[in-house]
Amino acid sequence: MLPLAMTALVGPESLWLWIGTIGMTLGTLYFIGRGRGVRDPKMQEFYIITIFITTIAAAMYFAMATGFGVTEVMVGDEMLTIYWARYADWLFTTPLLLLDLSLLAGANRNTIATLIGLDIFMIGTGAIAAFAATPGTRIAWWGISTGALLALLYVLVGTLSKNARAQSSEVASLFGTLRNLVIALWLLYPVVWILGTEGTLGILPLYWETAAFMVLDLSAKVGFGVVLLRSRSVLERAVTPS
Ligand code: RET
Repeated sequence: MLPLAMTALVGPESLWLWIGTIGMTLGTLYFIGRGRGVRDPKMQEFYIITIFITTIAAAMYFAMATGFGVTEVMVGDEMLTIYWARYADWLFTTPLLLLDLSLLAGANRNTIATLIGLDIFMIGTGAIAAFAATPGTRIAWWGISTGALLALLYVLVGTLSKNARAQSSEVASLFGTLRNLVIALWLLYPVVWILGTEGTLGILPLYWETAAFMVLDLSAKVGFGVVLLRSRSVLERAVTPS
């Protein structure tokens, strides 16, 4: 009875969830292929981290598409469909994305800990926003989470970019490209969330919200990984002490 009821929660937006599952799986296979023959342990770190990012996302997209990663939350007198597996995905994959960027920039432990701490705080408070029972508290938690995102981007533009400038020009340029990709894409997440069903404003229906998150997730993970792992020679420079 229960599995049937859970499956029934997934509507026509399952189309996008299946595209997400396939896209993340293909991304994972591509990164595994690119990593073959990489022998330097420091270089391997980039491949291992990036492969885990899309592996976790593929599993969570599969969980959402098959009705496991979804639940219902009562907000006022309305029942909202909440894909909780998104937060499980982001909780692990966003710190890994930041770790990739930090290793590229040659950041120290304190900078990495600050970035990842802010990130976990952002996803944690975002998850509370998704489960909060009144529109007012949902928006308040959204605001707290967005504050953490802005602080995180500030560290990315400040300390981390300064670290990257001390690297060789190719590494600094690759860092700049990836950093700008992260800034542009990550800022869209709270926008889709607040305009979507979670924000309870009723602007973006669940079908289009799911499509938007899928495009963002594929760009922020597979797109990011393709750009990062594209050039082995640049990564070699990043791990060679100058
Ligand atoms: C939420 C809602 C509350 C406000 C904010 C959010 C930010 C989420 C972000 C997610 C990034 C996900 C990535 C996934 C990789 O594919 C939780 C949506 C600020 C920034 C990059």
